[in-house]
Amino acid sequence: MKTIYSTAHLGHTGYFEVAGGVMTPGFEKPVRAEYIRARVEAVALGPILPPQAHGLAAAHRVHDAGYLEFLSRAWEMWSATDRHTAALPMCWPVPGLRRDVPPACIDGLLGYYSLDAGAPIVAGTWAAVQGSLDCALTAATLVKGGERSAFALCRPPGHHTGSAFMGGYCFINNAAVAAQWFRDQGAGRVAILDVDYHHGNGTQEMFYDRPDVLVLNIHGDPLTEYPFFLGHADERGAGAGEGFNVNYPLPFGTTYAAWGAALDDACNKVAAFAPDVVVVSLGVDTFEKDPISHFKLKTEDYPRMGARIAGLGLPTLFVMEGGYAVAEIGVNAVGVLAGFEDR
Ligand code: OKP
Ligand code: ZN
Repeated sequence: MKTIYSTAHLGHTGYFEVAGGVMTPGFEKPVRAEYIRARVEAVALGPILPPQAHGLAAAHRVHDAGYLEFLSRAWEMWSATDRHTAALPMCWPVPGLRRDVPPACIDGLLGYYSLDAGAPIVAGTWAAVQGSLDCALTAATLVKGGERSAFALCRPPGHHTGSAFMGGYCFINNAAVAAQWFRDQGAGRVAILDVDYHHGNGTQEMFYDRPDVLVLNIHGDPLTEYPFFLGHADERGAGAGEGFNVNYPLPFGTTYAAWGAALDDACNKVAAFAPDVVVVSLGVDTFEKDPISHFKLKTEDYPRMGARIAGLGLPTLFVMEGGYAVAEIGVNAVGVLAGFEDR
């Protein structure tokens, strides 16, 4: 399996997040992708290739134009106000406030276009975000060209990003853009299987009323886990998309016994949908030692996950999402890919 990796991600660094009420170095940091790349090399998974530049046309198919324009200019606007720390929002238009008059300053725009204060923007962020998207689209092109699978080693991740907001370490929804790109390239149906510990609220939002893209999520129950306000089992899609969104919220402490049962059910639904291609939002923050998550998957579970997905027998694009136990992130993420390849 080929891996698509861009060094542009290295510039998205040097920021903090508020964790437990304390300013803490960001959990989503460059070493994550570096450890995964090192593991791909160590097990000789396959060639590691740089992405081709794709521009933003594919992103515009699922993202709001005003949002993308904001993202591309945010650092310039923020640093022009003589601040040199990461740009972060501090005020949001919750229900009861107005959204119909977009703010005319960067501090307002940051809140207008975000879900939380969890997507810091620094000087290198926009280049990293474009590089991450390029990885997804380049890997998607390989799968479209007939390869059984490909691995987009995306960083930053994407699945919390909706059409018009960043959040949860995410800026452009790489998996969603790739799924829409497959549709635009002639795929009739696409399934997105999100195995990250956190619910992929952005992906769900983008395809919620559509029957051509089946979205399945296995994740920490939003009653007690981020992103809190989406990801319940009764969210099954709307209108023509009714029945084409499937959520598996699971409690803290979940092990592979229950997690794997959810995956099995999800894979049966994918098989019944008979998509032309599967996009896997691959997060490995389900790991027992993940510092911000509460599932209990073990390293040996990841190849089993990959093998079950391979059992679908469908062209598969893996798009990297979360995973914060950096010492084990490479072994676990590549474990899924090696399990997929049955080795
Ligand atoms: C992104 B992905 C921890 C709070 C968690 C956001 C988590 C985003 C996860 N201090 N904040 O789904 O792995
Ligand atoms: Zn996650």
